[in-house]
Amino acid sequence: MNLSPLQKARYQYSPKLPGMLRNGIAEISVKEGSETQSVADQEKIKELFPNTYGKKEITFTKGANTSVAKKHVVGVILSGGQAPGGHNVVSGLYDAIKATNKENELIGFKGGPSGLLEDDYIVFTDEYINEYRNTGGFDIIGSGRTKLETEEQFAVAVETCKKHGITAIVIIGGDDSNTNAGVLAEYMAAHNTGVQVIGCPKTIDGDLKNEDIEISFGFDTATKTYSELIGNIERDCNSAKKYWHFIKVMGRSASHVALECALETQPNICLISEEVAAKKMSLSEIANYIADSVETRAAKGMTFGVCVIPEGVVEFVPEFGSLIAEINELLAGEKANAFNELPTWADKYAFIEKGLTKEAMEVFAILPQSIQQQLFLERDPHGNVQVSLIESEKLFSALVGDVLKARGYKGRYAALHHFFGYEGRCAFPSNFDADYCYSLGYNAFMLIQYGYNGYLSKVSNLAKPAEEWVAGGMPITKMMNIERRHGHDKPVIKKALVELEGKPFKYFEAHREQWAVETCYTFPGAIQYYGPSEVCDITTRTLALEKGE
Ligand code: FBP
Repeated sequence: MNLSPLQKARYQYSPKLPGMLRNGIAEISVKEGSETQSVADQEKIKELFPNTYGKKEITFTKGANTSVAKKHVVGVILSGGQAPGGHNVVSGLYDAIKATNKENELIGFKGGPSGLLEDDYIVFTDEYINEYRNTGGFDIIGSGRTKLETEEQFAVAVETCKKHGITAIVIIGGDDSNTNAGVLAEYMAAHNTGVQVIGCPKTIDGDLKNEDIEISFGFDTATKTYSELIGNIERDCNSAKKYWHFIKVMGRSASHVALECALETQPNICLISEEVAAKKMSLSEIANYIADSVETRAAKGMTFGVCVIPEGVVEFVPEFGSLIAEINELLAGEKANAFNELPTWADKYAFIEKGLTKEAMEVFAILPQSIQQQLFLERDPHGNVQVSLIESEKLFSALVGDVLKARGYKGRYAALHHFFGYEGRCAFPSNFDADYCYSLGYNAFMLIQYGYNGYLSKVSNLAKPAEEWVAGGMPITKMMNIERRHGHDKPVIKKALVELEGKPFKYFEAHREQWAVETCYTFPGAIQYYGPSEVCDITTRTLALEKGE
């Protein structure tokens, strides 16, 4: 195979484990902490998880390994969107499994949770694993978005486990996948299957985070990748001095990615969806806010700028949310066919005007025509508008143009658009993600070896050097609360949005006025894999600020 020099070098990289896991499997002892409670709705969660609720938090320490020796066959699944470091979770898990007993096996289910249901798998070997060490992507076994949540699916999963003699399953996923891991763990315990279930926290979105999980893996590398690109654009725009760049970054609902990129690159504007919702900002308020920066900078001779936009922002604009709800209603069921049969956009526009309330129509009317049409073209299988596909970077640049025109602005305003998402999800993991992921996988097997079920692999103290990281486990039920989903009360892991009282946002808030009118760009550059630790091993600004570093 023709390998790039970096690929070859990364195969040889030895990920750093937390100090307490470094002396070999025989020297890892366990310390149980206090019993846990779910973050909310304790009685209901306890009732739903009689076998896995209230378990103790776990920390590993250096000391004699007292686990019961037995053969382990472990199944592993990658679930949901790709995130850098997934391969290292698998290789860390594999190494711990094999270091314990050469007879142990690791089975990878292909294509996400559906692989377990369809019994589509591979058995890992040294040769296979070695080709994926410290590389990005999920192509080692693939991933998928099938949800593992019904009793029927669980029964099929049990059959697959029986067939292979599987003693434990590791699910690598985001908040929904780990919620389902918790439900599956309860099922396995309630049915005395003897199969343990362990979760690992993944997602570039950074929204699987709480007092136990300091960061989800992939967030570090993805935000570093986007920040490199944003920094490069800033330098280009400060050189050419002729464009305003509107850059949308991934992150589905939460704005952690946008905020971290802003902290790293100090753009002129960064929208934070959670603030837009809290302040009930309208589209025109947002457009005016950006236009103020454009005008002030132009008055100082700077007819250029950078505006970062979180992927999910439009869903957080209250008036936009109401518009979407009305459009969904307007096209519900058969009504969509009547709409689609109308021959021209003018006919369709008249239909829309008749069907929407005055308030919704006012919002609709100010949208650029391309976005208006997008709202009626892109529907999901349930017939709903796919808000995530709306090109909000184009929407806001157009609205800003309208505002400037209405204000009589005569200066230069030329907008360019970018969307950074897939560019960062499969990058070579940063040293931080390579180390963190390997540790999560290794640690997951320690939880299995000590017989725990329904736990999330937890590695903390992450703002410090890896030597000082703390490895352990937390019952998944501890992170749960009850939320209304599709008309039903469901136990779910609470999704973490950006906290407006949190230190990262506060830091941003304290500096953004200056960034909006001056040119304060910072250039993080490409991820460095080799070199001084203070360049190569540091994690995100978000985590550093949260931990007071
Ligand atoms: P996960 O939550 O599964 O990690 O996925 C996150 C994400 O990358 C979002 O940022 C983005 O909105 C979405 O996946 C895109 O999904 P898809 O890969 O299906 O296009």
